[in-house]
Amino acid sequence: MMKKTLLACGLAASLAAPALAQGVPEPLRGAWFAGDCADPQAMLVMTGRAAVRVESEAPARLVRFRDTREAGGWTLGTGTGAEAPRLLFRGVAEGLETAEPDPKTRDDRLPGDARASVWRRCPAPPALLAGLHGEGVAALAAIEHVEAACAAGTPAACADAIVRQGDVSGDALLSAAELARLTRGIAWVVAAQEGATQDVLLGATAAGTLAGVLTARLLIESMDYDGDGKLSARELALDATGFARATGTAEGAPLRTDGLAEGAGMLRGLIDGLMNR
Ligand SMILES: [Ca+2]
Repeated sequence: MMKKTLLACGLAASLAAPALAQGVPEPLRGAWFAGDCADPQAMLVMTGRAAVRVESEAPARLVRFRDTREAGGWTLGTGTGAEAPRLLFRGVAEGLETAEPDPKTRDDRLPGDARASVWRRCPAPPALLAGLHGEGVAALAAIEHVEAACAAGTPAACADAIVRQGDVSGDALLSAAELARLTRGIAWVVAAQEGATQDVLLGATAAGTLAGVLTARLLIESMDYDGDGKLSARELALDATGFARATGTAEGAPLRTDGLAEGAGMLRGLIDGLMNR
């Protein structure tokens, strides 16, 4: 549990990195697949500032880029964290080509002897993969939008962005279901960042389902000042540390479970990292 919370804080800390001006070129963003579209071996999703690869047997790989730049005809993305993982990518006739250089290869010698993989577009993401990972990928993209808004703006603008990204129904308010969905998505992102296998990813999302429902109820009970059962941007921004206090309440509340603490910890780490800087 502690580990998950620390990871969530790490995730929040990585969100505090300055926004990239360029990021992943627009045409290269979205879902890419290896192998047959009907039954792909792996999926690679490129967002504005991250790449995440999932496949059935191997551990997931999520790299959030703190820097992207041109390198010998490729875009070189350098990830956050002590290891600063690097990913090379470029558009080719067949689709997207990627290569993970050996950590020992100097930037000015790239791509070196890195083995390249080629990824293709599929007309529609296979239903199974979309069902397994859709919510997590959406959360990853939402985090990037929120981070950009929170880095540039006031706490009110930051709260607005959180609500806008979490709001599925379009009423500019966060309902319990929408907060629960955010928690599940963040659980997936944290697990992917940890290199979880698909089974563990799904387990994390499933655990996040229960935690998400309880976390959502708790957050609403703590922060729904007008009592309409939903959270507005104004309620979120009323006190930027509201999420932290909500979690403190969780520690002693009868609703508390391990899953709840985990879910609340993730949301707290994320929101604190975004709003209190
Ligand atoms: Ca409200």
